[in-house]
Amino acid sequence: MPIHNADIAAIFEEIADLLEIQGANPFRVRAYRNAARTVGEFGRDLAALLARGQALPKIPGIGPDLARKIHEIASTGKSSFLERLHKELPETITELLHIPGLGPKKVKALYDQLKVDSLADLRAAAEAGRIRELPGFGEKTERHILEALAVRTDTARRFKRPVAAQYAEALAAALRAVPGVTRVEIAGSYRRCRETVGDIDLLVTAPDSAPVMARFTGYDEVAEVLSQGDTRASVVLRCGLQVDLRVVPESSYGAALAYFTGSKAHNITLRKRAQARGLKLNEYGVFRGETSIAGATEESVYAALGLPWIPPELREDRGEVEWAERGPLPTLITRADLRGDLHCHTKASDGANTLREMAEAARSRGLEYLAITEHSQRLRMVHGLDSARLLKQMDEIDRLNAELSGIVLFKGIEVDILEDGRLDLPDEVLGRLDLVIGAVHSQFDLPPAKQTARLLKAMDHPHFTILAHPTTRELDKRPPLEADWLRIIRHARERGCYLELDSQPDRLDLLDTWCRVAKEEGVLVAINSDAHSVHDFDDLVWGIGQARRGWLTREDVLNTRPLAELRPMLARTM
Ligand code: DGT
Ligand code: CA
Ligand code: CA
Repeated sequence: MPIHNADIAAIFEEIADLLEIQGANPFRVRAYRNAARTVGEFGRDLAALLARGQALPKIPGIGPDLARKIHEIASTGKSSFLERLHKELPETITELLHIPGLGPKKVKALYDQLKVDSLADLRAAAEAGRIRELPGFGEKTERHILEALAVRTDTARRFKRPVAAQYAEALAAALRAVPGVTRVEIAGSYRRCRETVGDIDLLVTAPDSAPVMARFTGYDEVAEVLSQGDTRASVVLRCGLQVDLRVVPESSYGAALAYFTGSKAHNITLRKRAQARGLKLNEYGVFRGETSIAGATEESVYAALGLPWIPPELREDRGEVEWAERGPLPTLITRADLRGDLHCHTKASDGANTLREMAEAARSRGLEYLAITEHSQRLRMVHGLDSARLLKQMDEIDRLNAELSGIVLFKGIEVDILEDGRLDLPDEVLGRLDLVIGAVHSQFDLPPAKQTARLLKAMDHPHFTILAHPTTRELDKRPPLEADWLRIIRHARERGCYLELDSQPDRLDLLDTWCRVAKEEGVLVAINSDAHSVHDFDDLVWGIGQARRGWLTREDVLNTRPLAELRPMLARTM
């Protein structure tokens, strides 16, 4: 049974969750979280490498102990350490950590005092009013828990796109190898680059569907076959991901691809448009009466409706059809448009690699510049830099810049925005940097007016350049800050600052809809990796997906500018 990097990552994540609930050393917890992230997004399939008898590649942050655990998981699918932890804490308890506001200490208290160890228990305890009685909880927490549980039912069981990618791409490759198969395409929300996907929709063309169906339902990761017909089937993979498959003839490939790419709302708008023109649109083609007039390609389907082809990321019924009818759609940004990256960490704070390693890795990814932006002093947990350490790093960067060719390092900082909007380092130090990115890492639940005032005040700082991961949301973990985002975006324009789109799969923050508002308001977005290791530059593709969903073009993005053009844009004059 193949083990994907995402499976290893999931086990490390769970270990980190359980250790955290047990109150283990925070550095140990962090080591597992970082390992989960690096392994989960590692470019090559580790289990496959090991199965071929190759050595485990050098991965930053993975020492001998974690390497041993990777070997064990890769060969058995399990971790004996995790099993040991499960003897101490029930398996379902980690679900509780995904309720906003429930940190490890609160989860432990709920378990110790109320025997709550699952979401069902949590709901029952909250509904019975038992949670408010625990010390440190109160009525407000209880209400927040019930609200969070109500929201959670719709978003639960969605997979992050980069995780789904590992399972879906492997399955697609297996189907491509079936004799007679001409095309395999992953459609649905995956193709639209949504940050999470509910299930995978696979579309295959082949003259004979039988061998495809046999390979699909017999795939070794299939845990359950939900339904099976001649040309369609649905299965659930071992990891819990559902996959729907359709096999279609070449002549209706384009129509089927358009239909199963969706979104549903986009499809409905297209179908109404077809009806208004006396046509019929379905997954087999576009028909006038009984005659098919289009269907083999997506372009032909859109053309039959009087439209240019619309990129999948725009198909959310957010005005794309009207826009396409009136004039050209935006030429969406691609990864190749990025000239640099303005947010990363090194060993000096919580990164895994040295300055030089990060610089060389960025250069090897085709980037011309890279900003080094460590955390600031308030974040002790991650060795945030104080003035003295930052000044020392600035000297190191000068030395490295003098020596390196093909890449320029910018001196920056990811400075904490304090509760009152002040920045966590003195002005005279911030003023010596090439750029200052500011970020919220605390006080996530201020009342909206206060939160807004905090961010506006931070931007008023004369050296403030970019607001990092603006809403601070983390998928499945933390909701976006409550604040007046339109006002913040307009303030950024007035102050000449920029907003970041952080490409980490958990963040993808700025969100797509706000990217579009930023564009309309004339505020440039910086698509950054927030890299904590040399591998994380690969995350930029996820940020690009989100940016495309936000209608961004090369012109709308700050770090598509060549070096000479960018430099003066970073300097604040106001
Ligand atoms: P997901 O899986 O929840 O992340 O989102 P999708 O968009 O992949 O949705 P899914 O898997 O239920 O269906 C795939 C596509 O099939 C969807 O985007 C549009 C199309 N589709 C599904 N149901 C309907 C429907 O009732 N009407 C129309 N017009 N299209 C549908
Ligand atoms: Ca889907
Ligand atoms: Ca589906």
